[in-house]
Amino acid sequence: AIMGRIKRGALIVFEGVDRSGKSTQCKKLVESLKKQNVKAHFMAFPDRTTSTGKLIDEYLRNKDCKVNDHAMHLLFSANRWENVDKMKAFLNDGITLIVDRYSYSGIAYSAAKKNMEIDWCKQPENGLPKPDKVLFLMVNQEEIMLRPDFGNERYENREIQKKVFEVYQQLFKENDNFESIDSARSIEDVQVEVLKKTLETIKSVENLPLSTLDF
Ligand code: Z5A
Ligand code: MG
Repeated sequence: AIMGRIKRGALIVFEGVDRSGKSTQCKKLVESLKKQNVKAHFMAFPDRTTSTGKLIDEYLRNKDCKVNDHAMHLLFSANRWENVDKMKAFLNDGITLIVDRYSYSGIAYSAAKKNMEIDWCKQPENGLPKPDKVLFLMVNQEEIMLRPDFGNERYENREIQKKVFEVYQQLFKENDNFESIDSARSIEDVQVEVLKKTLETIKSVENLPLSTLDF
């Protein structure tokens, strides 16, 4: 008999504004999947451990650090490109990747800045592995205000967050892999839906080739 080839893992990305619960849901999801014997691995962008990641970390934490906005955008993108071989290796080994922020964060936070063109922002993302599903966590402003306060990083203020949300909405309309999740519910209720969508996605793409981003 011919050996069945390994079914690939799914590339699942979480997006959403600050405090929408991405990190919370990602970590729970990896645990939920492992309990069901589904191979899964957690990744987050920016990946602050690499050489570009250290520059990004400095930029985010130190608001006095001035870097050209275009250069910074390319650095966030390079931080994803640095991880492409690793990501493909996981997926080809049948391991599902649960990713906390990705190219859509890159586009949304950069295009929210003055003098940054959204079309320009999309270009360096082209060719990266395309997520099989983007779970877009939605919470209204009133609900968000009840969650623990903003931290002290560069983008953590209301005006920027509002612009970021507008770009996200545009990306939502333009991309067929987005799915909106109502995140104004208990962590457990959101997790039930997130797990269901993830298992459906894993099943539906396991025999399909991985695509690449093409904005
Ligand atoms: N950035 C960029 O500019 N370009 C790029 O290419 C990329 C990123 C990839 C750092 O990201 C910054 O980098 C980010 C975008 C920019 N700037 N901002 N803003 P980050 O991912 O490191 O950001 P973060 O510090 O982890 O925060 P976050 O991701 O915005 O939060 P979150 O992960 O969505 O939420 P959380 O940590 O899971 O939850 C927040 C709090 O709410 C926490 O106390 C939870 O216990 C609570 N929570 C969570 N869920 C619930 C529910 N359902 N009910 C009640 N309370 C809840
Ligand atoms: Mg987070």
